Amino acid sequence: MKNMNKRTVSLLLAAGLGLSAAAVSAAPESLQDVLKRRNLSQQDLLAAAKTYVPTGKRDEFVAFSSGGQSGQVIVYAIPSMRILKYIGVFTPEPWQGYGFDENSKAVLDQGKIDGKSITWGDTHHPAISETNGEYDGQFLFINDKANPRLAVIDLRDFETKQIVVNPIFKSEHGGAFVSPNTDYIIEAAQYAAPLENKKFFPLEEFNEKYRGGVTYWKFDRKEGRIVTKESFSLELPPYSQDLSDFGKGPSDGWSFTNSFCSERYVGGIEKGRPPYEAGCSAKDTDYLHVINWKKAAEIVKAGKAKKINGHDVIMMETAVKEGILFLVPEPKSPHGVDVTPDGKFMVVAGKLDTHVSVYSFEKIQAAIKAGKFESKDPYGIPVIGMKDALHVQVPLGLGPLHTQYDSKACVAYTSLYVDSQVAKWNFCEGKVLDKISVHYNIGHLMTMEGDSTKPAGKYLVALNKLAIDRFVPVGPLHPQNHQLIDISNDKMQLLYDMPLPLGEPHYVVAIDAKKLKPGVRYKVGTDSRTDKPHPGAVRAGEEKTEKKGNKVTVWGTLIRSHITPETIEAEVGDEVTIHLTNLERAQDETHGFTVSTYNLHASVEPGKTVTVKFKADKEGVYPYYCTEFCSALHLEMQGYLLVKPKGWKPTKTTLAKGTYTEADYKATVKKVADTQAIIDSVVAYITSVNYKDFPDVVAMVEDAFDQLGKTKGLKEKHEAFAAKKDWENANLWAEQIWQYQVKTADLGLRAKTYLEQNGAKKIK
Ligand code: K7E
Ligand code: CUA
Repeated sequence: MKNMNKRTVSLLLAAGLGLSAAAVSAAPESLQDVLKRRNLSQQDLLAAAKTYVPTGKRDEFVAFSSGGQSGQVIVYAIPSMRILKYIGVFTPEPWQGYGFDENSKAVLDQGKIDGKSITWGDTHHPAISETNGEYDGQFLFINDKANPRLAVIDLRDFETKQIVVNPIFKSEHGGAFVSPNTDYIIEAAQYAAPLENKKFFPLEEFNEKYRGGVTYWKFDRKEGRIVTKESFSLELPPYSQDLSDFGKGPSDGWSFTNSFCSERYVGGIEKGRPPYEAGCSAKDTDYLHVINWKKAAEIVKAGKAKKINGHDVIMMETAVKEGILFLVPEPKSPHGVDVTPDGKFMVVAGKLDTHVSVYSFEKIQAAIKAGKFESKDPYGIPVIGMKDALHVQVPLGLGPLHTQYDSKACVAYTSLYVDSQVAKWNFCEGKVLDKISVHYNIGHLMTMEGDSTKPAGKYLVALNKLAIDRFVPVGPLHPQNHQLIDISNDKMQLLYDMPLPLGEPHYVVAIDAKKLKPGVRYKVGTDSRTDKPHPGAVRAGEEKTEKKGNKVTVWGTLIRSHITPETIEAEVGDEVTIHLTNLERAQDETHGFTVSTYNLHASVEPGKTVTVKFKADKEGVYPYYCTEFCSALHLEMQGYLLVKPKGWKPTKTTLAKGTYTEADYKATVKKVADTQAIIDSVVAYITSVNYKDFPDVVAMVEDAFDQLGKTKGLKEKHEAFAAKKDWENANLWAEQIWQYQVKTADLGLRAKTYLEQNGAKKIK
């Protein structure tokens, strides 16, 4: 301890006085030397220059990737492809305390199905909220295919706020996609099943009793939450509904959902029947579902929906009668349906067809108006002839899946799964413009703001299903490969391979980084999961512990480098609730909190209040501590949970005494004086420049003086103890001054570095 203090002082001194390391001896390498040594081509160098983001600079775009089976969202930056964050969504995420504190557990608990916790998710499609069809950077939504659920993430703090369980599906895939003003979020079923919960029907009754569907979740933009009561679904035939998209511009008010296995084939190889794959791809076409959702919402309001599991469902019969549901044949086993930015066309790509089919919304509407249908499906839904709906079909290659759009009019990019290529093509004229190979077997692809009415172009990311030979091997389970492609020129250029080490990320969306405006701190005492004041919040000086019956409740605080309280006492069997408020205002001053072996953890960012709760069911001594390295005295941010046997009485009432001498006291006093000199020199520097022009620095300086202010009265205190020759108390109170000084100096030096790096100017 004493040694560390000395070391810390000299470190602070070195930093404060600007001492530097010894000069380097060898001559620096030239760019040519490096190219040669690393065996890089001019093309490599160009790619590096296009993706490298120098230290201190920021990326242009922020991508939100599905975390696949991890049930999380991965946030990374483009073009550097640096990972910024994992957001816990359907799965506990320890670092963020997600699922380990009471407030976030409440969010995960919303995702329980039939009373059971589901602690993973098969996330597929993230969607960014839109205003007038453009990304607004306010919310993010993502679906869980395996356990039909949808989550809401607020981009003010990148935290999951809500999970809703689909009331009628047993699986889903066609979500999340948002309407142009994000008043609804779509979620379409995948594998048909009876809509009523916990109802059994044999596979022999598949055609009659099994159903698909599409759910329209109502989103309250002001509250930032889905309103389940105002959400509704459409019953659909037991065709495996798949990806969906909302119309926009001229097609606003309509939505499109495609399907596969409209054969309604049910396998059963065990009973000698041909397998699923054969039966589900027998026909040449499947169906695109065309739905007037605006009118559907009115039909629900008019009370024409049926309640299934307490949820409004428009039955097919009603939908047909009201003229809001139509089918259009689409080539064999299609996957993606992507509405063009102008809202005029829907591009559908069939996995087992070499074409992309461009459907015209205008033509579809004309057929509907004229009542021109080629047939009805077995459920009485009118089918529009393919020729009457098609604008153009373009042969692109093998296994076309998903389509994204460029900032240039009529230009689209489609992934070719079997060919392992991206095709660039013109959907107005129906011609191929360029192709590039990717590595390997691409699923989705994504352009910047590519789902919006105003795609930003510039970059494309290929989400490859196989990584094979791309990275240093890490065992049979390979990382996924997101490949960055430059699309700003006529020819596409492959720039970068990014290994993604978490889940199979099916889809990703990217937004202009400037549109994101996340906060850096909460209003003191906020429950970040509800965005409301936390009832357990306290301010400095209001901390308390209460015991009522077998319930121990702590209202505590965290601030560098101290946890209040320092001890928590309980008896075996007590229920312990600890509310913790982080009193910091400085940016990035997060404290973590855990109690040994009780499986709990909280991440408490500045201003946040978090509750952890547990049953102290085992006698013993359990250290608790801060889990984020928050300051020079982070390790000292500690305390003890004492779980006493029932009815235990103390026999000894004084703590062990230290062996401090006058010399110790004098050394501490000198250390305090030395550190003050550093603080004075840093303060002199900061006040000599225009620091007030830097809001971040102003916050740090404020915080620093806050810390220093806490030393008030302590000098008198240690001197009084010294006069009485109580060297322990004299030394420790002097030491306490130094602790506040260290935090002050730490902040001051951070402010100084910031100012030096951000071009602060001398003031006269
Ligand atoms: Cu993997 Cu959109 Cu779920 Cu296609 S999805 S590849
Ligand atoms: Cu607070 Cu470490």
